Amino acid sequence: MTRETLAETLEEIALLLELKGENPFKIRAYRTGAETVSQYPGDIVAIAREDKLSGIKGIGDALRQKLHELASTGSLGFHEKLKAEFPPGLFELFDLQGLGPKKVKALYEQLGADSLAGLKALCEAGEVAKLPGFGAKSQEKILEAIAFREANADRFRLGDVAGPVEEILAALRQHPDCLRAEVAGSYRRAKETVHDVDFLAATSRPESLVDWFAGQPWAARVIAKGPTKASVNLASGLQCDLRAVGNAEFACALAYFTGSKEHNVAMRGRALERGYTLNEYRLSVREGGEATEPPVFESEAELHRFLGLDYIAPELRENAGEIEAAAGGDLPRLLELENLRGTFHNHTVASDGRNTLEEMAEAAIELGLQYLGIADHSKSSFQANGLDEERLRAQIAEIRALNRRFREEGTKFRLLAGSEVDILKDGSLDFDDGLLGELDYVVASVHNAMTLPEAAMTERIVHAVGHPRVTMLGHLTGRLLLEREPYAVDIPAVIEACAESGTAIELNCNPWRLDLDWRWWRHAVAKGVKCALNPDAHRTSQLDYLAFGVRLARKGWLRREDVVNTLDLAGVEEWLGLPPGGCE
Ligand code: DGT
Ligand code: CA
Ligand code: ZN
Repeated sequence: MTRETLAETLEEIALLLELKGENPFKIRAYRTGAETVSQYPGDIVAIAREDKLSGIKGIGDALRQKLHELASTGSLGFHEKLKAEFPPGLFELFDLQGLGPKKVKALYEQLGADSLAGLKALCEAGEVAKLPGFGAKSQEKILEAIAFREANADRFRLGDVAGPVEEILAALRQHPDCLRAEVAGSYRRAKETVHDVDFLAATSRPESLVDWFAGQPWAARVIAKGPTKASVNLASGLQCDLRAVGNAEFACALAYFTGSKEHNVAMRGRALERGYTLNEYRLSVREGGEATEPPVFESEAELHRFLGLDYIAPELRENAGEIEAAAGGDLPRLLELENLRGTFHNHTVASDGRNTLEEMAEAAIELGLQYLGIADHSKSSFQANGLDEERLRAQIAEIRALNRRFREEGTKFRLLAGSEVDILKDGSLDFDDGLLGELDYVVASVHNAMTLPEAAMTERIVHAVGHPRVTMLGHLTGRLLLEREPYAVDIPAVIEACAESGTAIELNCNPWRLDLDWRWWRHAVAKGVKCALNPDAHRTSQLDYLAFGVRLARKGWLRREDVVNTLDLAGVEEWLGLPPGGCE
């Protein structure tokens, strides 16, 4: 049982009650409860299990009992009963881009849409277009969303699997028969989405470990189980495999199952050239060959060294030149989380965030950051409660006052007053130059008119990044992983424009975005563009998204010197041309 499961269950109950047309206050109570559970600073699962929730704001008596039942037994009768009232396929519809509970309710009640396949057939027959409040255009949108969903079926966002995966890994490592364990595969290579998760353990009692793995509560379904391998599905549908090997085989097995397949093929080729064969268990002398017998490798680094290579970090193993670089001593020294000194793009309650300026600042100080950029939405993003000129000026003043307080208290920390300014359809910015000049820095992002033709979209963004007040470009392609395609834009042309104007490009660390994509960063850096790692946090806990950003930055071969927020506070003040302190 995790905090996420508790919160998701409450969320799902709210959805189901909404479908049933229940009292909005009751529905809101579940939503607030879900929010409270995900935000609560203490170990909410343990507190619920021990039935000590009373007095926590946002959790009433009814919710308290339900959370206690869920945390102590692993399921909730009320939730199960509620779910049973609806066809199971209906839940697929909630995941479709652009379909809120109200629309799902209409489709279900008026057309009987109760699964993805059912809804697709109804759209194809033109039934959805006839429904009041829908029309031909939204029918088309739904069909697109279904097609996208189908194309991405069975993939999961890295950020969505990280919690459960790390928990399973920790449990595995605690098992008395486990000598060491790692997660291999695409998860270890920090791919932005993964198909399945490959656990690897060293043990002298493989059967015991495999049995244990398949018998744990997280194994909602056992797909297959043999003496050294088990495959299970988590409740989310995510497939997790455990392979058990002997300790002497662990390093080679880890290298093999980390992949990528293309990297492995190239590594095997390199081994062959040197008279060896490399497989999932070991490196051995090629049949009839005369090479010297290799040692038992304790680690991947030793294997790499034996093959004449510097150690290749897992993130780089895509056969994109990393082996050649490792052979020539040319691998980059990759960015690490500890290198970050601050970050720029974050929201507060002033727009669509959940925490105040002060709470965001405290959380950043807690993480050891020296500065935190606030960039709430601008007025055209009305759906996100964007700030108009007056509210933004008030926020700037509030930030200056807080900075004064930090200085008086002797806290070496500064809030940076910024804005995530909408790039309007014609490439102009949502605020005039006067106001932009009052800000410490500016993030410019596209949030509307995303269906422009590629040339128009490119021109729009190129125009915006050329504005002298724009410090960095936010989420360049607007993609939402597994949910919304990037908009049509000529990425090299935008990179070129940023290089010319000295505008940084954001690597948005939100696991739904991870935008700009890792595949572009080597090109961007070669052009002289700097990267800004931004969590785009809408609540204090989301500052942790920086960790995902760092993994993807490493995957993009980024070094400390390529990332602006590795600068310390004085360095950033200099880069932004700001007087020190930030109180005036
Ligand atoms: P995915 O699709 O997100 O699960 O991606 P991976 O890379 O985790 O792929 P997966 O789970 O099929 O296999 C894990 C690793 O095992 C893979 O990265 C490389 C290795 N591997 C699997 N099948 C083959 C193969 O046929 N040839 C080679 N050379 N390596 C393989
Ligand atoms: Ca995998
Ligand atoms: Zn944004």
